[in-house]
Amino acid sequence: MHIHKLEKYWLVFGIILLAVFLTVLGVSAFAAGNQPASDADLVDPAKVHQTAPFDNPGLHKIGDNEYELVMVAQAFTFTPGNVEIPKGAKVTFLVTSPDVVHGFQLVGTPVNMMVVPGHINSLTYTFKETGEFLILCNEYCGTGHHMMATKIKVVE
Ligand SMILES: [Cu+2]
Repeated sequence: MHIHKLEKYWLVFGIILLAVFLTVLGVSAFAAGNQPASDADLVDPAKVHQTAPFDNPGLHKIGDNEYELVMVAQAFTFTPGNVEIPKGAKVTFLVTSPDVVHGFQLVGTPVNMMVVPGHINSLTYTFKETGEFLILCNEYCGTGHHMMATKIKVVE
């Protein structure tokens, strides 16, 4: 079978690219430990309000300017709302839902997750600037979805 010279070049180029891609992926996964977000943390949606940490929602200090913000997203509200956070704080959001799928988007930041009932959905973000941040539900969750929002105030 005759293969044109240029086709051979493209074939070799493609194989080299594939090898580079798989090497980068392998090193990233096995040597650097990069893995997809884990959904291993589960909570019974029927018992959210009785199960720690969701039995005590709010901002909890866990270290030097390090906090955990425990939140329940429920039709059509975030509990607690209007949270104040000190500037420079590293905050880990722990969010769950006792009813349906909600969204948790901190507008203007990379914090954007789906709040799946039965799962403890978490993300960490450091607030470097003061100001007001809007939290929106961006998954349609019912008739009051458009009202489902709250704010985070980052203060000095
Ligand atoms: Cu919604």
